[in-house]
Amino acid sequence: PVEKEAKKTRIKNLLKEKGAVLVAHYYTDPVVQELADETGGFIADSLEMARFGARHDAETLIVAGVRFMGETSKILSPEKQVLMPTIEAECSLDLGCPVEEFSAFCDQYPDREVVVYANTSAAVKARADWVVTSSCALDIVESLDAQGKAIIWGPDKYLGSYIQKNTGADMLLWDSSCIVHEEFKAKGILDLKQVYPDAAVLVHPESPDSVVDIADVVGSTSQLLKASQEMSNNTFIVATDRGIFYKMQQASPGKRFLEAPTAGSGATCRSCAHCPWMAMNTLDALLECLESPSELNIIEVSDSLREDALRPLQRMLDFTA
Ligand code: CIZ
Ligand code: SF4
Repeated sequence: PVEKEAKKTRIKNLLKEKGAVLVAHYYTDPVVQELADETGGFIADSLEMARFGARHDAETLIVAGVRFMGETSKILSPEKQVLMPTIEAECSLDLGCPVEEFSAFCDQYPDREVVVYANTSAAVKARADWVVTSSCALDIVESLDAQGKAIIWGPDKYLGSYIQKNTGADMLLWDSSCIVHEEFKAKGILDLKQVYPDAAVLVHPESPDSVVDIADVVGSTSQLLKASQEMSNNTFIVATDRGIFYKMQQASPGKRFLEAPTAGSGATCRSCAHCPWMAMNTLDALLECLESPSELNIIEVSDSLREDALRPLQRMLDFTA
């Protein structure tokens, strides 16, 4: 812990020296979120991270999250230096949606609007008409459907299926999923509810349909956080990355938050719900990126790619403004 405090102090000093602000995702380690809290940084979902970074007047953004979040920040703030603890922090949705294959799929259906989740590469965004996050996906698809538009949706099939069910929109779904959320199991959650009958079940829609079906609340990370504050329950079973517990517990110190059980675990697994790529945002990686940024830390997006990826991103920001 002494070493940990020393590293935190060093990071705080470096942030100040460099005029940098730390923007962290809800899924990062509590120590990283603490640092953001203590230094005037920001903790949020990917939509609000991007918005905050673009509005802030810091010269340097330190984006603690996964690669697509750094890229999105750079696309929205090309004049800023955007650094990440490591660009090797990937996302299974991004990896599961290579631009050549996705483009070829879209080319087969030229009459459909292409709607992609923010968890994609800049190149996939550039091929899209709309970018959405889980906070605004339902509203945007609803509005497209009301205009009579048919949709290609990528890459998360579970989120796509959830939106399709709730809007009735005509959607063709790309077949990819999040390795963290797809592991949550309805059976395990129901078993845990036997032990805590008063618990409310909060589910992120990247989870399988069977898990979404037994939820009390389905929503993005920010929506689940809000629900955990507003609901009168004392216990919550949470089917999303356990990194969110830092903010949930901070907002509701008296409440109890339990990880939703994952595959094969019955009600006993307590350590599965964490994204391995989010976990790469360590104090050491943060220190290194501030002390001597290398090509693994510096986020670059070419001008032409930026221009094409900005269009669908800006549409989302304008829609949700
Ligand atoms: O699962 C993710 O990576 C999420 C929830 C991203 C986001 O939009 O904040
Ligand atoms: Fe991607 Fe899932 Fe990790 Fe989010 S939790 S970054 S969707 S792999």
